[in-house]
Amino acid sequence: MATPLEKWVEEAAQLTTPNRIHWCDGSAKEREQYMELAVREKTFHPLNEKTYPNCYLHRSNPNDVARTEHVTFICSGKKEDAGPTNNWMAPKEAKEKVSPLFRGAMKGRTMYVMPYIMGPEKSPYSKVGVQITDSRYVVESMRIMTRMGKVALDRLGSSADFVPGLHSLGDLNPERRYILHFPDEKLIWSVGSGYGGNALLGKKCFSLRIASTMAHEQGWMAEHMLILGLEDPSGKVTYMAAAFPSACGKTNLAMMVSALEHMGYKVWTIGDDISWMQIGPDGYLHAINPEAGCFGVAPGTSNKTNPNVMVGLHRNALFTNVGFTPEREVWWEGIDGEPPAGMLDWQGEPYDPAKRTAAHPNSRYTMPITQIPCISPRFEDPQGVPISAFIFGGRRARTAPLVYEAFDWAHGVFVGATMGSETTAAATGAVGVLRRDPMAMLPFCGYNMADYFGHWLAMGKRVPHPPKIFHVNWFRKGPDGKFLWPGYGENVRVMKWMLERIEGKGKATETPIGYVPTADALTLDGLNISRQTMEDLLHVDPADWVADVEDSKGFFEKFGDKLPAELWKQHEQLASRLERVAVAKK
Ligand code: OXD
Ligand code: MN
Repeated sequence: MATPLEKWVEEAAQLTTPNRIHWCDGSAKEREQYMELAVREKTFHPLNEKTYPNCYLHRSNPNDVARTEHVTFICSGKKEDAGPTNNWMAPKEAKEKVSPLFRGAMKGRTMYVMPYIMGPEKSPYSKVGVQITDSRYVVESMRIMTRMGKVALDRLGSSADFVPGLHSLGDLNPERRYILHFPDEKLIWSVGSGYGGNALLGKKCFSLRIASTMAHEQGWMAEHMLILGLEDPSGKVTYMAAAFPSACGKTNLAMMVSALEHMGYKVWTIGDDISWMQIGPDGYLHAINPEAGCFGVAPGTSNKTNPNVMVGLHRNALFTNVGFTPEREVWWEGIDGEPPAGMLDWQGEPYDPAKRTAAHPNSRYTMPITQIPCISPRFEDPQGVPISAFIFGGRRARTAPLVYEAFDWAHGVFVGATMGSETTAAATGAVGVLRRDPMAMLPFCGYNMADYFGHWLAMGKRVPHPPKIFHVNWFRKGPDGKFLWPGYGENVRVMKWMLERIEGKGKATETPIGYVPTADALTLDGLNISRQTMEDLLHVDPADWVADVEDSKGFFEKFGDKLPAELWKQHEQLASRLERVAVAKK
């Protein structure tokens, strides 16, 4: 009798008609063999064996360099279940429309079957997925990003408990590109793109969109959050999870070299992108990182911004769409040093700054996360780590202070639901426009976001020891347009204050938006920052907040009657706290 997995693979083969089917075992020998083929066909270019052993460069089709949200769909039975922030297609219509793009798509090619585990091998919180693909780039990326091969097949056995994901490059035509999620069946279809977020189906598609629907149904949380541990001088480690929209330094924060290491405060990394959390036997939310690798943005990564990742990147890594030097090394804008002479740009042409950047702005590295020096000793812990704080954040030139703490869980959910970030020059469109991105999940929530907010509120009632909720803004600017806070490793000073608040210490003032540290509450030793700058960083301007409350009202209205009443209540309470301050001032 064929297993459910064998049956699904057989069906996929009938649809896509590959020449050959390879079941990936995940071994080193297999990687060597596949890489040899991939180098021969120029999918990968080997880097300098001395300085980047076992590392490769890949250049994608120039039309296929980023996630494509406009062709990403949630195919739930009812449109309402996808909500106002997702594209929706009825499941039947989606299959009818996209099946023809898969039909015969692997003719003359090899179909790879990749069983994989999201999460530590022995964790009860981990889940199995199986991806079918015809892209060798995808196979090698999944080998890094997940626990792939025999280990997953052994865990699955003959069970039907896996998330199937069918992927084909198709003809890479953006007009025929679809990323489909079927939350009722827990199935993923992706065609027409080889880009990470579209094609490595374990990542955004499974671990966020499909997993968020599972978490909603089963009472846990799948979040777009980094996970880190902050060690104090006594050796105790407190774990925190943080959600930021893109371009807010999430990976750098996850791997930060603490500016207070000499005082005994050190940061350990568990994850840089995704967190799955369940209520543990101790009543805390326990988090695992479902991924095994990092798929990070290369430009801007340097010894200054992220020294830990720079160490990790020098072996067993893949690079996509970066510059390539005559020494067979990689280069990107923002890396330490000047552009090397004779470099090829990301399209493989001689680098000419008048023509295009050396690296595409969304060029990436793919690397086993265990290679960073600050990887937590509990990275593989099957029970995950207990989370004591959630941190939300965004890029705000004004309005949001450096840090504040929500009054309680429901207020914290409101803070997460209204969080947003101002667009940067890296994205297309106007600069400085506020985009609301609740919990940084806007493109990744697999169901109606109003129900997602409801799920958050419900979890707060179920978790005996819920994390404290904070909001940070590393990007506040002074009147001269310069950043007020130095950021990077200095951010640990803010996290130390959070630690003190968790422990019932830490000085704070109550403001209409939450608890804000007093100007002397942060440890500023060794940092040349004036009292006035600290006051500017921590200032809560009621007029700015009145405007923000007005703006978030428009955002909430999108969800109609479905928005939980609690969030409207939080909205009104914030408005009236702001009004009271205004009246008191008069
Ligand atoms: C990512 C993203 O690539 O959030 O992680 O877009
Ligand atoms: Mn992400």
